[in-house]
Order: sequence, then C-alpha cells, then structure tokens
Amino acid sequence: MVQTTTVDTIGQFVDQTVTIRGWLYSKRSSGKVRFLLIRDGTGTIQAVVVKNEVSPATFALTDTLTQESSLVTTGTVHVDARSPGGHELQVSDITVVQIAEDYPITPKEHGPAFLLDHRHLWLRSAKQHAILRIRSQVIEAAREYLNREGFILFDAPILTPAACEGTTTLFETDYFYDEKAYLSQSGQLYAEAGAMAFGKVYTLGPTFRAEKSKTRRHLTEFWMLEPEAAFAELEDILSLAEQLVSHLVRSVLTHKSEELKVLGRERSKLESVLPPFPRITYDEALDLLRQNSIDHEWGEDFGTTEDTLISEQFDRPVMITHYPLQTKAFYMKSDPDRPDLALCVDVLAPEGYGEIIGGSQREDDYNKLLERLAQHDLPREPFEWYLDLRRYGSVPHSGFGLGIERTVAWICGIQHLREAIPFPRMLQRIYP
Ligand code: NSS
Repeated sequence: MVQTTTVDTIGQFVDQTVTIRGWLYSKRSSGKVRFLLIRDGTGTIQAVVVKNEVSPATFALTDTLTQESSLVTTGTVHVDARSPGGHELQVSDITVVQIAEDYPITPKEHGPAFLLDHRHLWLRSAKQHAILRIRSQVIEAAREYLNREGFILFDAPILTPAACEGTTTLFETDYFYDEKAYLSQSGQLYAEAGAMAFGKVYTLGPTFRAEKSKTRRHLTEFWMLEPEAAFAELEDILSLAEQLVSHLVRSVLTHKSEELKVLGRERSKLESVLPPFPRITYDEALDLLRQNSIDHEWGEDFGTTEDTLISEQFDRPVMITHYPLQTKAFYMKSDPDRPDLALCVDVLAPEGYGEIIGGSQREDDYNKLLERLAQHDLPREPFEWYLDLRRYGSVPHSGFGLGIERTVAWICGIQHLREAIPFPRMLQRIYP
C-alpha cells in the first residue's frame, strides 16, 4: 500500500513512494519532461513526469491537465534544494479526479472587483492562503493565551434585543410576535454577565455594524475577541492587552515564517512588539498632534489622520487612555478624579494600521449607569438584565474587544481588511 500524505509532511518520506491529493497550480514542459506544480492546501510541490518513466497514457494525460484540475499523484520523494519546500516528487502515476474548466484567475493582474467576485476561488492563491493561515494562527494563539490565563470561553448571542455600541449602526431584523431583533455589535454586555458568574471570560465571534463607511478598515461583519474580568480595573486590562497582543505576534513569528515570507512582511517590524507598550492619555495625544501641526478640538474622537500620525511615533502598539466621556459608549466608567474622562483605552497598531482594540472599565454603579442610559437616549427596559448586574453583587470590572481582521491585516502588512476574512461583508458587497 502506498501511503497518502500531505505536502507539509513530505520531508518524512524521502526516497519513499507516496500519494498526494491536490490541484494543479501551474505546469511547464521541457522536451520529454513535464513539471507540474501541485498544491494540496498544506503547501505546493513540484511533480516531475519523465516520459520514459510513466505509461504513455499517463504522459499524454499531463498535456490535458488545466489549471486547478484535481488529481491524485503517486511518486517518489526526492530532496531538491531548488524546489519550493525543498522536495520534489518523481511521478510514477497520475489519476485525474476532474479536468477543470478554463480557470478565471490567471497569473496576470486582476482588479479587486474581479477578485472579490471570485473570492471563492481567489482563496486558493498563495497570498490569500498565507493571510488566512495567519488568521487561523492568531485565533488559536488568542484562545491559548486566554485559556492559560484562566479565562473561559463564553459564547454571546448574535440576535439581541438592544444596542451595545450606539443605535446608528444596528442591523435590524424582524423577530417573532412583532418584536425586533438586532445583530450583535459586540458580545460585551453578555460577557459582563459571564464575568460576574465565572470571574474571567472571553467571547469570540462575529459582530455586525451597519456602518456606511467605505474605508479599507471597516467591514459590516467582523470577528471580535472580547475578554472581560471581574475585580479588574483599567490598569489590569492594559497589561492584559499588551501581553495578549505580544503573544499573538510572537506566535505568528514562530509558527508562520513561510507565510510572512510569501507576504513580504518585514519581521523586524513585528519583532519589536514586546511589552510594555507606550501609554499616553488623550490629552497627551492632543499635544503630540499639535507638535505635528494638527489642531484637534478637545472632545472629538480621533479619525484616521490622527490615529495614523500618533501610531507612527512608536515602534509597537500605543495605548491611548482617558478619552472625553462624551465621545464614548454608555457603559464606560468615568474617571473619579476627572469625571469628564472615561476610564477607557484604544490600542493603535504601529505603521498606521489603526485601532485594533477598544476597551474600558465598566460603570459598576447602578444609579450612574441609569443616568448614562438616559444621556444616551437608550430605553431602560431592554437593559433591565444588565442593570441587575449592578444590583446583585456589583464589582469593578473591565474588558476590551480586539478586532480580528484589523489585527490580522496589521500582522500581515496588508492594506485592506477585505483580505483578512474568508468572505468579506462590506457596504457594497454581500456576494459570494
Ligand atoms: O467598538 S469597539 O471599539 N469596542 C467595542 O465594541 C466594545 N464593546 C468591546 C469591548 O469592550 N468588549 O470595537 C472593538 C474593536 C475595534 O478596536 C476594532 O478593532 C474592531 O473592533 N472594529 C471593527 N473591525 C472591522 N470593521 C469594523 N466596522 C469595526 N468596528 C470595530
């Protein structure tokens, strides 16, 4: 029996005969030899078909193979330093599973609209492959880190009765008996209930914002990782954020070197991502902007220009704390020493990649929270359960949300979030 294996483990089979199942990436021929580049999802390998070493039918078959045809190839593994991956397959037999029709994505340049229309196929190309493998690593590393730190996974609902991050970006849908439901903008409010029950929890799942922005940093559906801890103050989650982000980056550097190479990502830009991260207050950020001739009015949130300029001053993520309370969500706790400021943090990735984390200490006082709901024109009824958390054993607690696609885009060094998720959902795109 010939062993079936995958390209990533082929090094264990030098001089042995194995079978690889995959798709034809490209081919070229030279006299009596055909070179097939085969990808199997774990990697690519060059398969060499020599006329005198296979049956005439098999050799003839190679000329019918089109790009992305599916095939099962058997051959002997040889070390070959010049090949991608360091090995090649000396072919003895090929079975075709399907001859692919003319493949729409060719090595020539395609525009983004064309590629997005063919996202289901675009996923097969080397760059997309590298990005999505890094995404998988980032999520695995995040779970590993939080589990190790004693957080438990606590899944929040997607269909919710109320807003978490303001009413202007809600996706609304009909629920039963004339009720409305909204797609969750954040699992946070539920994570807070989880923190009161378990101490430390995290949610990880898709979140939705009906944001009418066409920027390269916004998706209407994106994934968020949201740790939440009881008996934790702002300071505690600042440490958690810098440890977590550093761990994610280190994990990619360790396990995804090849992928970073494919993306042409400079490792040194990631190697400097170590704790402690610089911490500045909103007021200090205003000074920094002023020194760079940007006059930003106190009280306004920062936009892309401001975020970019601030982040470019540092070689690792920067944590900006204490924004004006008026710009921030209803659940944030105000600073007892400066009630006009929120005990909150935004973490900006370096190189102008923008905000990857938003978080805060939560308002844990029942009456103050009621006031905040009123100030934000939010109805009390759908939040009764949330108010209960302040009625029954309220404690200081804090958490944050890390945007998975923003983090992946930064680590990969790619400009647009749309490549950091398998099937991006944007203002003008819901297909495929
Ligand atoms: O709106 S956030 O700043 N904060 C929250 O939703 C809190 N409820 C999280 C919490 O404290 N548990 O969003 C958090 C992060 C933000 O820093 C971005 O990295 C990402 O979520 N984010 C987005 N990514 C992609 N597209 C869009 N539209 C988007 N909005 C936020």
